[in-house]
Amino acid sequence: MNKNDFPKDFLWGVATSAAQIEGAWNEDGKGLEIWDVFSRIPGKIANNDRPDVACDYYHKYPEQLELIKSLGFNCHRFSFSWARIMPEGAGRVNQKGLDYYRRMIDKMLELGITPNATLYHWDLPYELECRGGFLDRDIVKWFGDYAELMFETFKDEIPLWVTFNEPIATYVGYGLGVFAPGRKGEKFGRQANHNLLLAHGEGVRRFRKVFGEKKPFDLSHANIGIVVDVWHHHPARKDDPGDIRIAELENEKTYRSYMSPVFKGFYREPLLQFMRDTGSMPEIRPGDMESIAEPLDFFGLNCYNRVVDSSDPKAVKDEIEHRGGNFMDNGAEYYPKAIYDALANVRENFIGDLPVIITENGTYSAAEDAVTGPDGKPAIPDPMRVRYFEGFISWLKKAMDEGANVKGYTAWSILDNYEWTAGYTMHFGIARLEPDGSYIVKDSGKWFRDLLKSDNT
Ligand code: GCO
Repeated sequence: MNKNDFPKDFLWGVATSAAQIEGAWNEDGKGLEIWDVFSRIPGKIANNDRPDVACDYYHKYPEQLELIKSLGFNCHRFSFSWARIMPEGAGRVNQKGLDYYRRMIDKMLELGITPNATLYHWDLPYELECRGGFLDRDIVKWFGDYAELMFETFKDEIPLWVTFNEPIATYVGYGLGVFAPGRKGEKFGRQANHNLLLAHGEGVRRFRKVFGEKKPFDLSHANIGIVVDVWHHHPARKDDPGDIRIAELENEKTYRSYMSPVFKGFYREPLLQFMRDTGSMPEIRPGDMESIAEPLDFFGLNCYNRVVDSSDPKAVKDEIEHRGGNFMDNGAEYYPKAIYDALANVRENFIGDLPVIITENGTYSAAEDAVTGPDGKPAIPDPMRVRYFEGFISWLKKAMDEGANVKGYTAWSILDNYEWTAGYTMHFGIARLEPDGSYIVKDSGKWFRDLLKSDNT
């Protein structure tokens, strides 16, 4: 398999997000975002790790973009830090923040890398959180104003825009209290999600205001989408009503709770029932569902794995070992068909033939030791990750051969980075930044370099 097995204009990218890589948490006028604050509460994050420096991309972006280029990628998915641009989240604009993104995007374009920009990747300005954050309907206007500023500023440079990355993170932050901002209550989670979806719809309307009416997907102009992660839940015992019930409820509470309102304009009955049963029904005003379901130009699919559910852990183990995939050394199931299934699922149930970009796919390891490679240079063998990418990309190809309308694939991530509550303990990179400032390309990075090399014929 190599890149010639895919369409000529296929986008091959790596994904990152501002809070996970930029560092420079208090430089050049940046305001606080909720992870700056949350990570300072003892016990919330592994080792109490903080995103203060991360990969120092804020300063090192030129060399890190060169690294991306050197591996053969032609696309980079990144996110803007809202608090770097609007330190209070609304009102005042920090010109130094915009200048930084201008320099960074110029560098990308100079290298021939297509920018794929996400407006919101989990890092709400802390000042907005103090005003109620996603629980306040004003988030719709706050986000709309910020989004419009970004569309106007980078009108001519960015062909791919995403409103929100993985809305479920906001549920985890307001419903479960596990992510920033750390509020806990099913009703908070559901209200935050509803308001987020309204803000998404507003973002799309601002986009059309700036760029004009919807056109077919094409990189010669700007396109807008949303990113949802699909981790489809399967019952471990296919004929066990208990297992089926668990898996189905999870599917309703997770990806379907975003895909259905965004692409169909309604919440599905099982979710409404769940919200009624748990007293967590958000305030939904007349016209809300229509304003959430603004037509999009593409869908961003994050796909990492499937999930096997059962009330009996033995049944889960059994399903994975005997009927599904098998376990990787990080304990997760190796099930690369998840990407094929997810594409079929969204196509059939939600998006039809709308273009798709795989916006994230990757896997983690705990510790990885550097060794001396055959060329005498440091190397990091990560055979598990190579096998993972090989498997997922083969199944992606099969889906495309069978008609899936996929325009690009994006691996998570270029470097080991700040993995939210796991701090720096979970490594997703295909390369690593060393304490001395050098970079080691892992075997998985070399695998991509081979897949994408220009003399592949
Ligand atoms: C996501 C997350 C990333 C994570 C990655 C690995 O969009 O899922 O946005 O930020 O780092 O998924 O867990």
